Amino acid sequence: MLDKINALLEEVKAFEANTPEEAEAFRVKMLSKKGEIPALFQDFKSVAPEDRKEMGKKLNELKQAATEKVNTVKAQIEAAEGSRKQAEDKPDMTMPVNFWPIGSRHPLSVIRNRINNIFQRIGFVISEGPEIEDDWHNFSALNFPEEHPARDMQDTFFVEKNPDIALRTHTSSVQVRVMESQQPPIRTISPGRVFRNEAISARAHCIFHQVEGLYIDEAVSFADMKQTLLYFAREMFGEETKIRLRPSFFPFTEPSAEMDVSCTLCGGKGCPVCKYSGWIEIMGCGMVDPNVLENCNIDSKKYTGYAFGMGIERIAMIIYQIHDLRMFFENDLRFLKQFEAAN
Ligand code: 2U9
Repeated sequence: MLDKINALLEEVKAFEANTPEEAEAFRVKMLSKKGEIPALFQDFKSVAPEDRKEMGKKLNELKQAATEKVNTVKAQIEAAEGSRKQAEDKPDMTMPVNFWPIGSRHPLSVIRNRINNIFQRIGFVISEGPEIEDDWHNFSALNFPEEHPARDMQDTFFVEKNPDIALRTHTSSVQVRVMESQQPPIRTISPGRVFRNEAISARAHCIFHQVEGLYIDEAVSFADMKQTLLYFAREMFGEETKIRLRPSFFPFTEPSAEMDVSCTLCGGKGCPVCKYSGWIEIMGCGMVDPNVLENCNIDSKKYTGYAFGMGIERIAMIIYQIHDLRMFFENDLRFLKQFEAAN
């Protein structure tokens, strides 16, 4: 029996545990009713009276050692667990900050900013003006004849049935205001929202966005315009881009032209995007009609100028290969999220 007590004492001394389960299993093995130590107390009953004193002492020592060991091991495990939990609750100072998803710019804003930047780099300044305009700034000063179809209710949104007040149909009206308020040299671009009374479809909308440009100084020529627009086309669509001008007509420019760029997808070879022509139309342009200069108190004998205008939606559709104009106005996050990288 003494050997058994000594062996168990050794086992108690050597015992270590990492989990509460291990410590509990040890307690059950040693101290529970059916455990090793209570069994020894049963055996103690049959110990010879002369050995009882020493054996009893040893047995009590074993019971006490086992009880203490179980208690300390359990306490140690609990303490370790506690400090681990505390560490978990503390903020992790090594975590990267600011991981909230930030929004992304609307594709029209991305393209408008790019267009603005391209012209700002060569000295154009941005001018802005009202979205509700009078007839003079939107039509008359720009040489629209009295009977021009654009002045019709069918094409223009008039405000409160007043034939003199309408939502601007182009941002040229802003540039009329610039010319009225300052003398050349004038180098300005006017980005902004415009309104036309059109049925909404994949290709037309009653609201869209434009950038119009105006350059007025002494001896400004058609060649100056061509070179500026070639620079723009290369910056916007890539340095290999070619341009071509086709004759056109606008009330406010003479001569007038429509500008095409070589197809951004096939480079001019012909593909479905350019309808196998190799060219894509991107803007209108021309020399400012002398009547427009005179209407704005600029001496048309001394000064000449060029002007151009483009739809931002159209440029964005070409660059991002978007086939339906309505996408820009629906604010569907599945569409907008595709431009997160474009900022
Ligand atoms: C002033 C005088 C003339 C601006 C110009 C165009 C040609 C043109 C359209 C392109 C597609 C508008 O968005 S669109 O529908 N614009 O074709 N715009 S020249 O001419 C001006 C501007 C200001 C004082």
